[in-house]
Amino acid sequence: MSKRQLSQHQQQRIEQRREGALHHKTAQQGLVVMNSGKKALVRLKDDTIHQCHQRANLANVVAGDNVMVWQNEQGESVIESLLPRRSLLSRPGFRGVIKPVAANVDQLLVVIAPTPGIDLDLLDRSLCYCEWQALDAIIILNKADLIHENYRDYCNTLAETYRSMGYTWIETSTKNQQGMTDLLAICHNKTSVFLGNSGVGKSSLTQALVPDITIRTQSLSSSTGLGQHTTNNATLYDLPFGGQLIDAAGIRTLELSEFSIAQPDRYWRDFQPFLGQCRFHNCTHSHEPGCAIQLAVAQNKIPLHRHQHYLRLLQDTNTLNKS
Ligand SMILES: Nc1nc2c(ncn2[C@@H]2O[C@H](COP(=O)(O)OP(=O)(O)O)[C@@H](O)[C@H]2O)c(=O)[nH]1
Ligand SMILES: [Mg+2]
Ligand SMILES: [Zn+2]
Repeated sequence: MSKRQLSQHQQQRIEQRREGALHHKTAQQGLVVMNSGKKALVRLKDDTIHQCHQRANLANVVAGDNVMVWQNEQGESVIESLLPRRSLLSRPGFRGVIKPVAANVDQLLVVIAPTPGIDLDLLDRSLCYCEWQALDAIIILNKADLIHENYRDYCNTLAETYRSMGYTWIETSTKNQQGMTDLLAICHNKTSVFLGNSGVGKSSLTQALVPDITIRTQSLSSSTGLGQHTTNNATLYDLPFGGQLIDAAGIRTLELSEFSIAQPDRYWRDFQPFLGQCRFHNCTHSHEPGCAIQLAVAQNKIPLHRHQHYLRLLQDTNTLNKS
């Protein structure tokens, strides 16, 4: 219905409800759905979405942030303060400046797939990042329908390896719905973010979790007037069954090699039983004699690929610190 068709009475009631939603000087709590630089979209408790300015000298808010919003004299909605974050997902930006991307995330859904190929290096780095940031990690082997018979044993061994470290490992397929009930249960009432290489099926899985995502994205981009540009910003979607998904196009592989994680061995779960047993207290587990980690690898107590990926991260970190 267009505005012209609304009766005066109806219009009055709409105005009243608007005023009720945002009282001048009475701050209300809201959830940031998206931040497109100057403006942020904030959803209030009554489910209305408001385009907000940020108070000057307030740190940039990101999708998932809890904020307090009020209305200024000009009738504009203003983010007045940022409530404490329980977690913050960020990525290294220009000149090593860390840029926040999404807040209050509970878990990362790390997606791998037989095509374009299971990237265990990225998986291990993502798991390290999660340990470092105290986020839960869920491993999703997607495109299970494409796992060839000859590949089955290998996939089962991997599942066993990561489950024995305490990680959740599920197999899914957006083609035959395998594992979708598991995925829904994992995402229930949590805030999740997908990670993984291009082509593993993140968009397809997102579509499965938020079936009307295209419509919602369109309505968000029209309400910011920014068009398709908005899809580059992290955006929060409500899951129909409870919980949220933050779609963060810019951090899908997190550029993990650019994080300078001190002593990554602390975040390699399968190393933990052996740490502190090396001959040298500052052992890097790469070349030192009397290394308990290298011994554990030789004795098949730690998978070779886990140690190799650890060494690669260590190398990248060292290169980073020297440059
Ligand atoms: N066979 C199969 N193909 C899939 C599955 N999930 C996604 N795909 C296909 O894989 C391709 C890449 O998927 P997409 O969701 O765009 O991956 P993204 O780059 O991670 O977002 C598309 O052609 C999808 O149709 C699956 O479970 N099984
Ligand atoms: Mg995609
Ligand atoms: Zn060692």
